[in-house]
Amino acid sequence: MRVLLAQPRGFCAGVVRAIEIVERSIERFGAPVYVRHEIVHNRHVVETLRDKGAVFVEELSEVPDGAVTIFSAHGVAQSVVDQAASRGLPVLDATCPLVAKVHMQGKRYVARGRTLILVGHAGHPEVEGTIGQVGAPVHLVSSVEDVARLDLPADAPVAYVTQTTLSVDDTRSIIAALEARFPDLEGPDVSDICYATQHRQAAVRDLCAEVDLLLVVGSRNSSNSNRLREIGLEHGVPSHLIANGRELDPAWLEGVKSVGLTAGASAPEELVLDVIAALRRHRDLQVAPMAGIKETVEFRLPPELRSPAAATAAAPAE
Ligand code: 10D
Ligand code: SF4
Repeated sequence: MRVLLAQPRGFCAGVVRAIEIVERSIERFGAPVYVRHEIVHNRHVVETLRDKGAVFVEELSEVPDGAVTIFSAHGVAQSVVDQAASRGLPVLDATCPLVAKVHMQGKRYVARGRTLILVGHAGHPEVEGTIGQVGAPVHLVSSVEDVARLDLPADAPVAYVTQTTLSVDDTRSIIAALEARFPDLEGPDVSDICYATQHRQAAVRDLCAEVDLLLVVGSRNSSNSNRLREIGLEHGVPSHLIANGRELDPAWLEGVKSVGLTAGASAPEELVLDVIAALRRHRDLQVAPMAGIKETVEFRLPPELRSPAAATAAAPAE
């Protein structure tokens, strides 16, 4: 059986930075450090960091006074930032810079007098963070039907921003519906959907032309990973989201000659290798990477966690 590996797949720059913030905080300040929400939506990552001394909580009220506190890559509402400040908690913010950029954009539109529409999924922490950062009422839509239901006059000056991990295709349709309803509309097209999400979705689309089964490595609560599986299904390829090799069901392999394998932005390569090992227990394999985009994006750590050498290198020349 042939296994084709999507390129790119797995960790994005925001996830690498967020994990490094937790690891370096433990090294620098000692365990335990408290992380508000799963640092990224991957059980294996969370458990590995827990073993190193991270404590994961959902609310700041669970963080003891004075404890090092880390905000997850998905971002937080301003009320959470304020609560941490009022308690004097030492905070390291692992919000992905591309999520923070969406917060800034939203605030800018509101400051210019526009009513803000957020395209995203209700209840997702990134969506809750973005709504809570904007400091004005936000209208959340997650489908074309939601756009039709918006209780806003057609001539309202409106603007939209989007969650970073949406389906590019679905979001294009929603933006088209917004354009059709609101002549005075501003927004970034689909560019709030981050580079990593766009690249992983494009790679899966290419993969689907070549395979008769798609396996996406990622946790159930990972938005971007779920979107990858949906692309497989939309292309008529049986597709499964699995956390690791143990979740592989050998019945899926019946009659399959070629398997496509990818991983969400929060899933470590270690788990991809674990799935390959599980496949190997059932079939002889030929594993090959697909051609694809090579990513070079890197985000800097917060200044207090940069190594002395890196901090010196980053300092402006005199
Ligand atoms: O659920 P999700 O796709 O937003 O998050 P996950 O932690 O799986 O992947 C990283 C993406 C982030 C932090 C949102 F930008
Ligand atoms: Fe940042 Fe995109 Fe990764 Fe989210 S998926 S952490 S927005 S790079």
